[in-house]
Amino acid sequence: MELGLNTYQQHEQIDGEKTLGRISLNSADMYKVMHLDGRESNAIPKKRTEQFLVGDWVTLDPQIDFDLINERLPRYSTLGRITGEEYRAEQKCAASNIDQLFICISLNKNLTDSRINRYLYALKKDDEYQTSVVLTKSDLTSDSSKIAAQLAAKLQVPVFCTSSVTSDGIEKLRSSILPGQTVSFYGNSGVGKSSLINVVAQKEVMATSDISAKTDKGRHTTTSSRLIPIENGDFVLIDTPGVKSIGVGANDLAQVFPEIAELAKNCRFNDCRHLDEPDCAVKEAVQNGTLAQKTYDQFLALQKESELTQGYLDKKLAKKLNQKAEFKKQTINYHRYRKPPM
Ligand SMILES: Nc1nc2c(ncn2[C@@H]2O[C@H](COP(=O)(O)OP(=O)(O)OP(=O)(O)O)[C@@H](O)[C@H]2O)c(=O)[nH]1
Ligand SMILES: [Mg+2]
Ligand SMILES: [Zn+2]
Repeated sequence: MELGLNTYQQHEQIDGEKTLGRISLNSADMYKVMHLDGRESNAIPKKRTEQFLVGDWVTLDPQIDFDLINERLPRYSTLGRITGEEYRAEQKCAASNIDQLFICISLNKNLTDSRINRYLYALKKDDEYQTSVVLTKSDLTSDSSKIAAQLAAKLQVPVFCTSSVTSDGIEKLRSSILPGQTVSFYGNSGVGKSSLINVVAQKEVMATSDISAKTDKGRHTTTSSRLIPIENGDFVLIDTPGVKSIGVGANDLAQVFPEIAELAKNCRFNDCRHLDEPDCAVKEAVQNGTLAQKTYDQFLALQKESELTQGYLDKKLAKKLNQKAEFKKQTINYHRYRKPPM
């Protein structure tokens, strides 16, 4: 079991004879680490304040019945989302060093255009990992393949249509995962992420529980991310806790709204935001019916929200950097201080 190490080494160099491990569980800052022989042990960071993500590669100092985590190796990708609104906005990460992301959307009330657009906009990072949409619980509706085909024609990403009950679509999903890859499942609570992982793994590795009949929503059964190596296939899965909301920051709207990006080439201004600018090809397309009003509205809402949220995040980051610089200045002054001779 190489736990995705070969893929990691295609991105980052590892030197020396260090003992390596991969963080496999992070629950309330208690860590488990997986070794290359498949053994899992408890792990404690050497620097108590340092935080790790499931998927992180770390160097270890083995002790008798646990491991000390020495150092985190650089991440080549991070799966995360923005939580909280306005000045409470912050980035919350669920996993690292992943090669593929499966955004899981259930074929019940969970499936809406705006949710898919929002999730793609917030999570798709082409320079870090591949993104696909996985429609779950296809056994609940008779027109699941039609819905999947319509979405696949519209979206710029692969769409899988699966059922953990009938195993429909599972082989296709499984064969899209290449040996050595690390793949994470992400989405709302109750959409069936852990159930999918159990069928892909072909054994009960994750607990699952019923969704509420009243709200059609899950019960947050998975409470922390979990790394699951699949020997038969030689890849690694990461299950994640169900997300409540996903905020949007700066990303490329063109990735999610290709038809708007195409139209925008004919706007008078290169940086047209398609609001009140003159000669806006996007607005013209809405007026003459070539672009759906609904798509345009969703685009504008995401554009507005992402600009606002990114503004808050930038301000926060600037404040943090300022504080860091101030702290550094103070410590330098402190070190320079010499007691005057008596
Ligand atoms: N009909 C049907 N039910 C499913 C399917 N997959 C999962 N379920 C049910 O949906 C419920 C929630 O499934 P989980 O796998 O626990 O969902 P989850 O996304 O891991 O939820 P959290 O861990 O709370 O984020 C369970 O009762 C499953 O039996 C499916 O393909 N079809
Ligand atoms: Mg779960
Ligand atoms: Zn325009």
